[in-house]
Amino acid sequence: MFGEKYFATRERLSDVVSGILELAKENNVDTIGRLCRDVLDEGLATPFLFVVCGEVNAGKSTLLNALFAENICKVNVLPETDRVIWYKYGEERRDFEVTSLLLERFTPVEFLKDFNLVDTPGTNSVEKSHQEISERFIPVADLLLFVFPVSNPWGAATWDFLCRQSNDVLHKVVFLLQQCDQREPEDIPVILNHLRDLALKRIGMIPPVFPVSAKMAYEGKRSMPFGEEKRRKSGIIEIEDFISKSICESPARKNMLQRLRRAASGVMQDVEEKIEIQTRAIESDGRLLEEVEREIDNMRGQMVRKHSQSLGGIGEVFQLETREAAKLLGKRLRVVPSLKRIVNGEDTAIRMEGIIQDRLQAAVETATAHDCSDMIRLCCAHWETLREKISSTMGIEIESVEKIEQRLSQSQAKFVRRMGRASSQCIGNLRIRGVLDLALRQRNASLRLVMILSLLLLIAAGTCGVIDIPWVPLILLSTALLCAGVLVVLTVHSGREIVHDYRDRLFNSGDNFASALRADYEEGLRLFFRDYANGLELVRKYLVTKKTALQPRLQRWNGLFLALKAIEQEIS
Ligand SMILES: Nc1nc2c(ncn2[C@@H]2O[C@H](COP(=O)(O)OP(=O)(O)OP(=O)(O)O)[C@@H](O)[C@H]2O)c(=O)[nH]1
Ligand SMILES: [Mg+2]
Repeated sequence: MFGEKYFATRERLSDVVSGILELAKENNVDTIGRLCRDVLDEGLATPFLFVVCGEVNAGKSTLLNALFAENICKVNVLPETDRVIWYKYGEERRDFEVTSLLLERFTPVEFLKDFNLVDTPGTNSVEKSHQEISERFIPVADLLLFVFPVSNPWGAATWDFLCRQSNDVLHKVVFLLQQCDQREPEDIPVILNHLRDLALKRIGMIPPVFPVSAKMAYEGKRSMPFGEEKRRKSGIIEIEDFISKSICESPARKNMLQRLRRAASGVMQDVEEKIEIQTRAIESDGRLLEEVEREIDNMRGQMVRKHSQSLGGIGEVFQLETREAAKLLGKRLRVVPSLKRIVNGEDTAIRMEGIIQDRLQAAVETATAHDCSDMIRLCCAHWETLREKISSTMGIEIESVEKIEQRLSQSQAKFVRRMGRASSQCIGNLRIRGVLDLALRQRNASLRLVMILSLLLLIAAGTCGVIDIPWVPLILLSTALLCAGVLVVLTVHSGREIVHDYRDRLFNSGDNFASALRADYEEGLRLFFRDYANGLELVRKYLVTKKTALQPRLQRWNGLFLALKAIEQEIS
């Protein structure tokens, strides 16, 4: 078919413009006034209009059939075409009588989508129909094919008709010397020269002139590939090349493609601006999110500095609990309980560890809960302002303050449990129980010895008294009492010493205890603020969604931009 290059460009432009329109719609770019579907369809899909004129039986209808290798127009030895017939594409074959001189004929032949044909009666037949052609078709036709029969190319009616045309119209005219197979080949150049001379004389210019045998061309085309020789001989190839060239170089069509391309370029710029605005918005939202994350991190840092120095007052709590524990130990190491345990067994060290563990765990948990309550208040106030900021800049509603409070209360519970566990473990790691246990064992061993000695002396005094040995029982009793006195003094003294030692050791372990807890405390704070920052998950998701939605659009924009650039080079 003719003008393949033009149609390929047109199709590419149509695809690109469709893509641009789609992209514009997705980006809420208003294309009305610049480029819309109707303009696109009207502009690109307007078929080329070929009008064929000439005298009766010149071979006009045969020429159209030959050009498109389709039996579209009726051919007859007798005058056949008695009115203007406008061939158009239609899903079904039907005729529509526009006027008594003009018939629209819809035919389901593919090429009619791109080419509309106007077959006319002979210029020497119905005078009125020429007026119809002149007024309606000639001004808008892309090509005017004037057919002259080789037997008589001088027919006055056609030349008179030509003479009435304006210069603009004459530039669209092509002369076809038809039925050339009816003359000897050597006559043709002579007739062509006559035709050119006549054209110069009558219309002041020489249009392109082609000799052709449409009948031969039609037969050749219909019996391809064997008809190639006939087709070549018929002269139709030169006409086809000429038509292709005039389609591809048609200033009107080029202009239309240019206009469309420029309009599409304009829309592309608008889309680019919109994408740019969206990209900037995403970037600024991203910066806001980073800022907020930094803020939260700073809050965490402040909390670490503020609380981990004193560990929420755990140092003082430890000192207090040490004093209390020392008092308790003092009570347990008094004379009577101490002597009872010498007999019943010693469990002070393990009990003291249990007591101090329980008390410190409770104290650490209370202190941590107190710190967390402070942090929850701080975070809730921060979230309140954050919510407003995010709502006004990004237009999204993040979790309510109540929800955040709930989330942080759960984190608080985890933090408190973690610190409680850590404090128990720390006490175990201080190894105070072992030292106390050893001291108590040693003490109990000495006390037991003195206790046994006192008892033995008492028994000996009793025995001597029974067998009535003078003075000896008295001496032994006094010694036993002395031993008992020593036992009491020893119990009191060693008890005080152990309590003193125990207290000192605990006091000295305070720093170790606090520093052992510090790592856990800092980790707990980190998790607490991580839970707080998790409230921003919606914002992160929102930004990711926006970014992932924009990315393919940007890629599509780039693709369309390059395609449009390539088309621009093709049609410039
Ligand atoms: N030998 C020969 N005969 C042709 C050629 N072209 C057309 N004819 C014959 O000329 C006669 C008229 O052909 P048409 O194509 O109907 O001519 P037309 O100009 O459309 O005629 P109207 O519609 O009546 O004005 C027919 O018998 C065709 O077979 C040709 O190239 N060579
Ligand atoms: Mg005809």
